[in-house]
Amino acid sequence: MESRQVFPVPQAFGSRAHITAERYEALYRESVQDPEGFWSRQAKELLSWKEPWSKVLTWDFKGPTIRWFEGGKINVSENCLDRHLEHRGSKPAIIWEGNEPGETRTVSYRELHEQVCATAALLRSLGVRKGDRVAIYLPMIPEAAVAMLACARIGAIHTVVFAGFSAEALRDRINDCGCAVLFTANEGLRGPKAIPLKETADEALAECPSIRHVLVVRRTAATVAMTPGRDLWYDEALAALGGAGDSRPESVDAEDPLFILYTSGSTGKPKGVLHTTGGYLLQVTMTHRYVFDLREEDVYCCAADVGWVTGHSYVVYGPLSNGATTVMFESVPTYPDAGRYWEMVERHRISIFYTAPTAIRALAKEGDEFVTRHDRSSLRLLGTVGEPINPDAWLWYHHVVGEARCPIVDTWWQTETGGVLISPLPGATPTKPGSATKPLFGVQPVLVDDEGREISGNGVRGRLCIKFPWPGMMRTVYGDHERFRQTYFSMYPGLYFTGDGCRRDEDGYYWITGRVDDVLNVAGHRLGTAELESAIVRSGLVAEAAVVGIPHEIKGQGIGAFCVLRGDVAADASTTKGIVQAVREVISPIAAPDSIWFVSGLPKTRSGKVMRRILRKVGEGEYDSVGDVTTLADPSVVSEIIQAVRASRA
Ligand code: 7RM
Repeated sequence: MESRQVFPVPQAFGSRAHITAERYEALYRESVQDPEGFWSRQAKELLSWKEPWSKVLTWDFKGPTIRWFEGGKINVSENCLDRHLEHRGSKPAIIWEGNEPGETRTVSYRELHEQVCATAALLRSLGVRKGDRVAIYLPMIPEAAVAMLACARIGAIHTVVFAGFSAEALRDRINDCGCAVLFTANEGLRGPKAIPLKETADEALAECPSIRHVLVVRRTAATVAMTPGRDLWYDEALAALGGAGDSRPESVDAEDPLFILYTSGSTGKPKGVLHTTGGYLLQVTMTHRYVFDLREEDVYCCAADVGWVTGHSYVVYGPLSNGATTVMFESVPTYPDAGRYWEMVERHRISIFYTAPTAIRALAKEGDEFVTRHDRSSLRLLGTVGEPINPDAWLWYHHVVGEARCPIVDTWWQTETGGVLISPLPGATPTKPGSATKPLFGVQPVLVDDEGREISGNGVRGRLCIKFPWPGMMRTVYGDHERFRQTYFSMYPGLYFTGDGCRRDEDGYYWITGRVDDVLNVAGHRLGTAELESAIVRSGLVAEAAVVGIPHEIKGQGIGAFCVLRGDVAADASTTKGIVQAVREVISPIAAPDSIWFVSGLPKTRSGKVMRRILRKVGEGEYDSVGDVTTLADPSVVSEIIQAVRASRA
């Protein structure tokens, strides 16, 4: 039904766009028939290299080994800054919109270059060298981008940790990759709340032996404890250096690491997704230019946080590599009210706006008036990312926000893919609400059935895999190449497995249906059930827990937790509170369960495996269709579980 509603390419896009429908077809064909030719041309056109590569691509999905542009030398910070100085020196690189409406700062390409150079020199003066790891635990302020680019300039590998993560989460990430330096701020601001970042960092650092220095950005007037010899105020350290020091861009190989970003999987602790330099930069530069049909005069805003991959690729690296003006938003969409995005669009004359379906749903619920009271005539293109968008939310975004003028690009991709892989191109692809539409250049998606057989033709569904490498794909799990192989390449030999379910409709359009593994997507945040369960058990109140995704109107998926309490623990409200508190502390407030049910046992097979299928059904309210329970060790737990959930929703 939904797939019948088609929105044609608006005239204004069809004629002026970088990529028209005919060009898409021709370029896509070329990119699949001659990937090396296609990508080397793009690499020469879109990036500036210090030395050419000797080999475009080396790959096998068994090892797995993936190398792009081997032997090529390229520096990301030069591509994002130096090469724009001549023609775009005074153009705004970053427009920062602070927590309070109207609290803004504009940083030109020249100024950003200066700050990055100074920070690169500072890092070198602290002994940071090529290949060293640097953690970044900062709010959405220009210094976050500066820190990332300064690392890139000297060839250090950054790992950004979302400022909403707990001390434990920060500690584990720093220790997993052995960071030498940490960037943080005295405080962060998020809507009405101050976030004690330095305090949280100190708690983490009590158990991080690799950290030699902490650079503290002064975001607010708050005073914080400083550990002598270890901690430095960022502004004072820069002033002390007085512009001296070595800020020359390091010569970096295309396959040298650029960053590590931790993301949740279906098992164990979060894994360090490692991206390298040349291929990643090419992927984000190309996709940012074509997916958003970028023009020189655009004011582009991606509302994501730099703590997520979307912030890396589409707040910082893609836009800056293209010489665009990128708006960096520190606050939340509902502060001070649900009109914040559109008030900001009006004030900065934003032309391209990119956000997550969860934000769109939350705002749609507040009514159109918050949107329509602001002038949105500057907008020409809208985007979404992070989870499937339900057609209702899509239509609201299109009609109310975009005044039915602006195409919507629903961009499918992952931390692992580096950049967008499936998305409409606004001048080429008619859209359908809820569909990410067609693969971008060089992307070869396949659907497979449960046995791993490729499902060909249209009007089919299966699991989404990719059968050929693309330049921006992750290269390994930091420190654990076997986990990389196991997670993505072992399920369907010869293919990269995304973890997503997917439908391909009659027109060959892709519809992502959500994760088919034990990963939840809560308000666009990826969380592993195993990680959540271990945090719940860490409360000390619970003997055993099983977490499932439950339908949630705004978040898309909520977190439902079935808990078997320890013998002496009471099944009451204070226990619920204790469990929620534990999860907030071990992971983050974004991981707090929405529903907690106390049960006397989990549905397990005789071999002891929890049958999540049953819990998922019950969590979804499908009490009468839990399926076959005869293989359970004790089928009687099922009725108890149903009762617990029913009672909580009565
Ligand atoms: C960019 C990002 C990745 C997972 C992915 C999907 C889901 C992302 C879409 C989407 C449907 C989309 N990275 N996902 N984009 N599902 N339509 N346009 O979100 O690593 O944090 O998450 O997000 O399940 O596998 S991520």
